[in-house]
Amino acid sequence: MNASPKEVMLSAVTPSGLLTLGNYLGALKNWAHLQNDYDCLFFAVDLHAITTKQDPKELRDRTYRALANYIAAGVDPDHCTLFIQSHVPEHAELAWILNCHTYMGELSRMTQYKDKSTKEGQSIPVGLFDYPVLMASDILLYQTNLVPVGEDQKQHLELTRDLAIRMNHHFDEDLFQVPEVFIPPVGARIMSLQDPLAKMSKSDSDPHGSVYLSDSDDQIRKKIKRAVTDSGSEIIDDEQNKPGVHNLLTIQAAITGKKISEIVTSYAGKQYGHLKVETAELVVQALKPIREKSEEMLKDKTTLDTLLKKGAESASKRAAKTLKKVQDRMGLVLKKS
Ligand code: AQP
Repeated sequence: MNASPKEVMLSAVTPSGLLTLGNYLGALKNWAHLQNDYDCLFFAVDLHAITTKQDPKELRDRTYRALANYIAAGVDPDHCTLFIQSHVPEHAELAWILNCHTYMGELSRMTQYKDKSTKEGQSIPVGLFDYPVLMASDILLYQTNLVPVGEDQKQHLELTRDLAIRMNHHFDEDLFQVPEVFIPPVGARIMSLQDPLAKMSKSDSDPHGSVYLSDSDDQIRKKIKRAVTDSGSEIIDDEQNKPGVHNLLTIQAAITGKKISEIVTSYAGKQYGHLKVETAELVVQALKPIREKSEEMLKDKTTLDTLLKKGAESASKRAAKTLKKVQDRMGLVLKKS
């Protein structure tokens, strides 16, 4: 029997760059716990990645690498549905249907589109404009209850909810589950090491701002050593006036599970240098096993391919059920099997 009493939770990373410490502490680390309590679908959204220019070889490598990172970080393919978005064609199919019910004005208001499109000059890809509709499709296909989203994706989830409510109203009240934002019990927003007011990001043009999950121990140490700190020398938690120090404290808290106040107390009388060295060591110890296990898995893509095939088949079965229901309620003639 397929029906699960657990609530459906869905989350993904865009393989638009190498995964960062931010992706690990803000997403992957939580996923490893959430898979025990929820019916989780975790995937790599390669169709979202191509809304901006990608080098084909790098995209393929990064997609495999992202999946290897998930597993190395504790995501267990036997306890969740793990797949690549483009392996489940229903995502693009439902997105087309949702496009026919989304208004230009709604998409024009999306702040992420406004930000990203300014970088594209005159030739803005339609896919970039349409990105939130594909995200709505990702979510609605699986009758998802809960979606853990960062601040910058909240507007997209709001659109997903509006679309679900609109289509339920037009066609059938039980067409789509209306998803809710999920705030994980432990969350961390990790900022750039070079600009602690900006989020640590995969596609940051300054590689020193982000720690990548593939970085060597030495690269991690060097990056954290040259992290921008703040004026003064006292280690206190003051996000507004000492964002660089706050970021290092946040990283330590997210890795160790300790409270920031507890960490601050342990640094009484110490200098920024101590904080940097110890943060670097904690990050090295946290990422080393993930890097090593990922590299090991990437040597044997056949095993990874087998896992991904199984995940895609299971996802596709669920997605097809929703897609058929939508097509039927809309008056499309269903293909007889
Ligand atoms: N710095 C971060 N701190 C905490 N959580 C983060 N996440 C990303 N960066 C941080 C979380 O990772 C998940 C996947 O995010 P994503 O890759 O789909 O997109 P993003 O949030 O837009 O990440 P980037 O790195 O900033 O992407 P690019 O550079 O391609 O635009 C989400 O759960 C996100 O919250």
